[in-house]
Amino acid sequence: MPVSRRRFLSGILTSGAAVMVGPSLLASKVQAGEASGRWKITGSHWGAFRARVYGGKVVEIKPFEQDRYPTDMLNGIRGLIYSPSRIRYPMVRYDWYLKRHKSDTTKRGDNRFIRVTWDEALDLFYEELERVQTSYGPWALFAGQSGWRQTGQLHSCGNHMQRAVAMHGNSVKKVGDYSTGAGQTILPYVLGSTEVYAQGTSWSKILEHSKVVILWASDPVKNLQVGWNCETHESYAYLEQLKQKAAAGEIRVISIDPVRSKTQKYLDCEQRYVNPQADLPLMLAIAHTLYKEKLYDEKFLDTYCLGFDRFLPYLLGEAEDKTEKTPEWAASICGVQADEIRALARLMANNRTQLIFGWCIQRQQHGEQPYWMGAVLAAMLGQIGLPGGGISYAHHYSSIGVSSSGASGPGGFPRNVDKFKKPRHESEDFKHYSSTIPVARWVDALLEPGKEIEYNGSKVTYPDIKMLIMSGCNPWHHHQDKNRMKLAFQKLETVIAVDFTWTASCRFSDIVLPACTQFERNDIDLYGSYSGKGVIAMQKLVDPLFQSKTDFEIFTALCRRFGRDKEYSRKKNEMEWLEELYEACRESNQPKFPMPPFRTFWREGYVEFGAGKPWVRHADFREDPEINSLGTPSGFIEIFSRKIDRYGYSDCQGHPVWLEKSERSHGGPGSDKFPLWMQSCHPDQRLHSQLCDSEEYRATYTVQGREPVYISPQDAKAREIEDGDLVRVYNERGQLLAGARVSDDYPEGVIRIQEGAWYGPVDETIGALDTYGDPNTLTQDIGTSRLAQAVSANTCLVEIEKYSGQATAVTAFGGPEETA
Ligand SMILES: Nc1nc2c(c(=O)[nH]1)N[C@H]1C(S)=C(S)[C@@H](COP(=O)(O)OP(=O)(O)OC[C@H]3O[C@@H](n4cnc5c(=O)[nH]c(N)nc54)[C@H](O)[C@@H]3O)O[C@H]1N2
Ligand SMILES: Nc1nc2c(c(=O)[nH]1)N[C@H]1C(S)=C(S)[C@@H](COP(=O)(O)OP(=O)(O)OC[C@H]3O[C@@H](n4cnc5c(=O)[nH]c(N)nc54)[C@H](O)[C@@H]3O)O[C@H]1N2
Ligand SMILES: [Mo]
Repeated sequence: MPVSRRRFLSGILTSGAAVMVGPSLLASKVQAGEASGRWKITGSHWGAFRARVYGGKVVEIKPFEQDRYPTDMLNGIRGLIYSPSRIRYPMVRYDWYLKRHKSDTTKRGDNRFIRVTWDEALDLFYEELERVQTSYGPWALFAGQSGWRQTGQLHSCGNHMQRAVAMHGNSVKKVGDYSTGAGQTILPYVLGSTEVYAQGTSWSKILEHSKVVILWASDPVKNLQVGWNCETHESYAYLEQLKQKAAAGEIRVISIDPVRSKTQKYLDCEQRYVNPQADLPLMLAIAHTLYKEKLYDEKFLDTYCLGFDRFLPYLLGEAEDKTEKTPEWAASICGVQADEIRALARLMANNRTQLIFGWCIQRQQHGEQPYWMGAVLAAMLGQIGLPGGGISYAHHYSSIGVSSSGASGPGGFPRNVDKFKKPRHESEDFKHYSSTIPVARWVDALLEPGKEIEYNGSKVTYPDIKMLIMSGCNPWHHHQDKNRMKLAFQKLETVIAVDFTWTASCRFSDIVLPACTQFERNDIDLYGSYSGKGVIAMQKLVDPLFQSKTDFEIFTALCRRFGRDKEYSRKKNEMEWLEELYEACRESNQPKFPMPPFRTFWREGYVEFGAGKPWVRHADFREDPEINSLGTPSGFIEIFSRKIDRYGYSDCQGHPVWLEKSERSHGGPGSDKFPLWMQSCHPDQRLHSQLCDSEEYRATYTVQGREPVYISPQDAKAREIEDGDLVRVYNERGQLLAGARVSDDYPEGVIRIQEGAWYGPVDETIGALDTYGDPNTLTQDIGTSRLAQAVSANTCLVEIEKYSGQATAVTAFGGPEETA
């Protein structure tokens, strides 16, 4: 029996495998000469591009001509396809293979896998589904995780997994997401929609009308590099104009951020430093100034809002806490001087001001509050619904703010069981458990099944999950507090992962199935998630590598095991599906947006719908708040929410309030012991964990082969750390190795490790040192509040020291190897 005994040696293997796959391809780029091979077109989160394929390999990539601002991350694509971390064949954790669901789960993550055939792997998968549905019930199965599956409407892998599992039986579902969990829960109460996923005021309107643009915890230049559908990068044209207008003194742009962001540096605009997690005091003090200096729009509050009178006593110190939210009060918490706060308030009130918020700020404890208070500020300024005024919560995301063409994009592979069909196991009996849980609380559920929690006005009872299936997501990157997660995983009987690369999620699984990448299948996608600029063909570049298969094939084969494969695929193959999805899209766009027949489209690779009309968010509401009422309970902007007030939550009350965090730097709780705030922002050169396994590309930013940790010169000096040093970052939850990058973009007390760095513990034990630098080794796993129960990753304090121990090899990459 071929057993992988190559336990934590991937540091060594990685270079070995790189010799096998990487450089030989690079060589072929050189040898192939300029013009050999065939150019194909495809789309991705990173944008559309053309790829030259020669000798069955992708040898060159160039951005799509329409993309005027391509991302540097395209340089990582070939390394993603030909990564030494690719999963080559189906594999099963050795101990699980021997003992099945009675395996020693403390050994999960020990990197001992054996290779099995596809048939055997899928039989095991199916047997486990059967066992869990018959010996427990739908409450014992969780297949609800979702994530940044690669693009393409047909092969959208989460849908494939969901549909196949749903055809077999029911299971626990999730609500919310990691991106905007707090924001998307609070804002419907306040502004009547999630806002975060809604189209925003067009950039052209902002450029034309705004005199002040406030980027509040928003880094669009970094974050617009990727999009949910194939990204167009159209927003960058507007950012370029914003830069020009800022330089010409026509628009004053201010970035309110503890860190000098990529955007701030690109725009060369002002930075307003604020202490991390202390935006609420700053906002309250701005509101206080607006009120005291009569700079607020009373008429707007009367006509469009409810509950300012309930909020006012809190602002003025007449509420229970007896604290007036003066700039002087705020200054000591937020680190912005009182006169500067007043100046900021005056500037906002005396000019057409567009507030633009990012999402990081709501990925912290009480993350609901800054979003609610942002809306209150915007309401007091009275510019909501005016061009270039009001508030936006998403101009850093997927080219929101580029007008929508109005055309419809292609539909996708169905996620659910077909109408009038039932799953093989029909039971909908979840015992006394909830069938849906807030997504960021699933590890809590593993640890405390049966526990009742409050969530958004209701109660949730954690189910007793025994089996977990992951596809198109990487929970061993995206979830907080790795050591706690390790403990929780010991409770699972069976874990199944479908991926194309050996993520930590795969390593902590029992059955690992190799999917192929998006570049190894044919698909179509909308070009421009919100702009709907066109439809792009995703032509298969190369055949699936090793034994990998499309998710479509994998789950069709799984369904065959219970006689539902034909129903699953609707007896259509890949190209038949694509033609159908495209033709349905073409039909629905007639006659306004003419599209050629499928064959022509596929050959040409792209069809364009053209640009949409500029638009102003909430303009209709402003025009007539009765007819165009908001989706809030009252139809108005709710500064005070009766509904939330009735929930009686101390951590999310009837109006926005300042609540101290469980961990906060700059004199806040816990900072005496762990003085540094760690922000785990979204990576500049990755999409979460995607591309981290792209060897040569990773080497462009790593420090001594580790993930960089950005640190201020002051903090580095105080710890005798120099740029390029190997450091240990730690707190009571965990420890990791990283490479120091000393940068004056960071103020004292603030460090950054970008999320998505692959987890590579020295071994499977709890507390083990992470050898590469996954920030979620250190983050806190608590809900934002009882309202949203969302992720609070950015409420996290750490300490850092120069690493004096032996430089342990990086174990994160390469995956287990078969030794036989
Ligand atoms: N500390 C901290 N943690 C965070 C965040 C943070 O800011 N700080 N951000 C959070 C946010 S906003 C998000 S959105 C999440 C992101 O979390 P995820 O979406 O889980 O992260 P990805 O790395 O994109 O994981 C996608 C996985 O799907 C796999 N995959 C891609 N395409 C396919 C496919 O076609 N088939 C199959 N089978 N697999 C595929 C990829 O290889 C990869 O392993 O992380 C969250 N976690
Ligand atoms: N390149 C790239 N782009 C991406 C992604 C990616 O992985 N890579 N992921 C995409 C996804 S899924 C998402 S959810 C979005 C995430 O979008 P966001 O969550 O908005 O992005 P972040 O980069 O985490 O943080 C943005 C800024 O917030 C600041 N910030 C953090 N905490 C505070 C605070 O307490 N106060 C203030 N004032 N500022 C603060 C940070 O310093 C940073 O400059 O990005 C999307 N875009
Ligand atoms: Mo996200």
